[in-house]
Amino acid sequence: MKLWSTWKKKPFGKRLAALHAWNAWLVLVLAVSGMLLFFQPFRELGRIRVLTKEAHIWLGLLSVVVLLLYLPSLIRHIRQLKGKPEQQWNLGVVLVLLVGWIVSGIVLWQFRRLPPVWSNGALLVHDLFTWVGVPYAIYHSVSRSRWLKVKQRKTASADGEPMPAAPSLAGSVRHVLYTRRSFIRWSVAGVLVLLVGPKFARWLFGGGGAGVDLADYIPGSDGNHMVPEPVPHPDSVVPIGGGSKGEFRIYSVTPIPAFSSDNWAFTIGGLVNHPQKWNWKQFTDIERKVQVSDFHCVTGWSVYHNTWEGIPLSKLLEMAGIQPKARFVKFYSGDGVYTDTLTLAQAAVADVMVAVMLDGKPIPQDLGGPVRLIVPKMYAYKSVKWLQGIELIADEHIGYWEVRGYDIDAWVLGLKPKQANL
Ligand SMILES: Nc1nc2c(c(=O)[nH]1)N[C@H]1C(S)=C(S)[C@@H](COP(=O)(O)O)O[C@H]1N2
Ligand SMILES: [Mo]
Repeated sequence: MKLWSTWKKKPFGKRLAALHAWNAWLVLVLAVSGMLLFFQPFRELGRIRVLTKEAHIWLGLLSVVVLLLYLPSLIRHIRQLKGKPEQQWNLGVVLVLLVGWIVSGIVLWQFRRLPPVWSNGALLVHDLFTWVGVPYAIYHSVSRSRWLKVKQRKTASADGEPMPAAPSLAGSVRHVLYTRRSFIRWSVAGVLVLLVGPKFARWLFGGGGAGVDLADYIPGSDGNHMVPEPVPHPDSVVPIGGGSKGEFRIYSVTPIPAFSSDNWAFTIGGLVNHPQKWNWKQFTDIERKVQVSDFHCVTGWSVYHNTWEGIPLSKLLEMAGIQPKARFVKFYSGDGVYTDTLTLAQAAVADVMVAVMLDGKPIPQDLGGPVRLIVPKMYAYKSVKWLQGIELIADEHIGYWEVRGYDIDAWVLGLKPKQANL
């Protein structure tokens, strides 16, 4: 209360200056933490990444508070900026950016209460605003920095008077080059366009993804060396799903591992009657099925209509023979680090598959090939990449991301089958 009355008593200009400073710091910290979250190698830090995400959310909510404190002053502020079109424009851009970040951020934060399409749209907006907003903020802070203002004043007084308005092209070039402030401004803008432009264009026109476009994938072109190549089922050759829609972002908590058919093996062990060990050739000889399903990541992106070809998990478990004591199925990645678990009932869901092909091609190394798990109705942290081992266990095992804060209940809203024991 006391805080509030001191705040109200502050002169208008001081209040605006304080809000501006708060907002600037928040945008800076949110930009840095947001970029880190976007940066794939940061995943290797596990728990630190989850904490960074939580901090990012809380700071984002704090920026809502700052915006709410500002709103009552909006009309008066706009009036104050009369006759200063550049500053009005800046205010408009900043408000649009903040509102866009906040609204999309809240949707991403509340993803569990919303169907995946909402998160997909929100992630697109959040990313797009970041690609535009961060360069804008850098430009804004450099071109308005106090240092430049001081310099400009000095230049102006040394010349006797400020540079006159430039009438011709040559004149404008001279104007740009000769006033220090605008020269630096244009250089900053130029460098930013050169740095961010190509990536942004790729992001924008490449479907908004940041990963693998399957249409461009040439089998055998990556680090995996698996021979013979599996022969696709007729339903996969021309994918019955019509081809994946969207781009997979490449996620890994380790450097991407590579595999060769010379030493690759797939095992099923633990509480089973017939432990199994297949080499690559034997594994590709197991009968495969084709299914079309969507793929949803908790961070907000989805890939739709994937035509997966592989062995239903229930089929593999049947071959191994589950012992009565077994209650969970544990999955091991060939990266040596990542694991996850399903209950027996979850593992029996029909579309849970040990996949070997995607859209008629071997699964790319980056996307977890040669063999990955897919659990389409759960968030994709359950879909263990580079799957090489399955173990039937009696006591629950907590998976890699679940240990670090992800929900053990990974069902996507609306996709959980209506069945009591799931
Ligand atoms: N071995 C392994 N499997 C993994 C992960 C991982 O980091 N390592 N990330 C999971 C997460 S969070 C997602 S969203 C998907 C991403 O799959 P993709 O990289 O093929 O797009 O893989 C899942 N399986
Ligand atoms: Mo994910």
